[in-house]
Amino acid sequence: MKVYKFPTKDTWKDLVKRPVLEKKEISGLITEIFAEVEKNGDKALIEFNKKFDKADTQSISVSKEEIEDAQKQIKDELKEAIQQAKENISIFHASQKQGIQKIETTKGVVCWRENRAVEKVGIYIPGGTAPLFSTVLMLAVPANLAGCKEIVLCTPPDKKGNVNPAILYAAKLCGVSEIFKTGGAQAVAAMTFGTESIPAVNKIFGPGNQFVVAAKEYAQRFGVAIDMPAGPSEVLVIADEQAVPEFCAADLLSQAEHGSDSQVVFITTDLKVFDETIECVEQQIKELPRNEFAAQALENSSFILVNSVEEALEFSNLYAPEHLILAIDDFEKYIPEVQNAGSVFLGNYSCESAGDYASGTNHTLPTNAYAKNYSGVSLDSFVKKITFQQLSKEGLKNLGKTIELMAEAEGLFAHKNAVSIRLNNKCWKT
Ligand code: HSO
Ligand code: ZN
Repeated sequence: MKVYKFPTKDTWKDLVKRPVLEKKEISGLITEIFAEVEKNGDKALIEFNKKFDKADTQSISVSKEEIEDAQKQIKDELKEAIQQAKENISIFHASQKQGIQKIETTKGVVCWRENRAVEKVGIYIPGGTAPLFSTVLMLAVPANLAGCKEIVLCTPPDKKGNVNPAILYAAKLCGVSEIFKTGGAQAVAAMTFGTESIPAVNKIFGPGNQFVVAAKEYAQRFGVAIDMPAGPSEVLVIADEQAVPEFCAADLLSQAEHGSDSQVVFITTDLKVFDETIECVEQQIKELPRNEFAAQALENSSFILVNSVEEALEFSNLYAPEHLILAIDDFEKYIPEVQNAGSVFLGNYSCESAGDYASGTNHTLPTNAYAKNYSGVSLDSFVKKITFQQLSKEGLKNLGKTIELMAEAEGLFAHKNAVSIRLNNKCWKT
């Protein structure tokens, strides 16, 4: 870990940089995979399962029997936990529904917006070292609430050709329409073009490795939308003298264990908390099964001592973390100062894992400083907003002159005429 005591502001721009990931030249491969999937559909996906996941899959569709079987494999206790998480995520996302508000901008001119669900959405759930079934809840719950007609889930099979049962359990619980055994860029290609089994979708959601990220970017060329640019997980903790070093260390490690490319930042105003948190990290990491990932992530991570909470927040806004924890006494006072962050956790008891799993907020959040210009996934991510307007005769009379004048000034006489023809129409005068 990198340790900085009272770094001067001119050094901050280097400190907020994310570790530069070694980018393999993968665009050629992505193009090839997309072309192959477009041409050979399911057959290509079955071949890619063999090649990339070492899995022999006769069919890429997950059968009803496999889904039923998964229900039996999950312990009741875990089922109940998943159900409680789903309940909270549903409550929070349902509260984001907004009624229709009709606004009369000029007398007789009424404008409003109505939501329509994105009809077909695709959810990508990575397999790999930790199959994150919680992401199924974070994406399928709002998709369902928004009214998406088709929710397609793709996830890579294990070497035996099976999908993790918790992913299947969560998918069924949250109303996913169909589940397919395909991963990586080929899964994104399949949801982009459609295959014999997999429907083409309008928008693709979900995290993934750099192949998946690059594939989602490429998919946009074919008219598919994506949730947001994705990057490795990150957390920034701001702590004052009343923070609990054990808690801070646990939060930092909870994010570091995601992967060697995760990044965590600790900023405190207190030297004792600074030293003790570092000690606690060193102690706690020993007990973690994924400590190799966490240790590598920590190599890229910073522990910073600053003069004040104000300074810490200024740094945080420049860094724009995916998750921000304010382990400070009077956090309420500082809420208005939070300018750039994906999701914020307030006080000593609001651990980041709460938002990752079960408090209700979404854990699909902007990383890599995208919190400066993107929001996390919400109900809005699954809808489009269509504007409507209705002008009465009186409304057109009230606004007509303005439109005519502006159209004429732009040299667009057909635009002007669309108003004039109505205003001068005989029916109008009667
Ligand atoms: N913290 C991750 C989400 C997650 N954590 C899923 C545990 N499971 C997003 O940055
Ligand atoms: Zn997490």
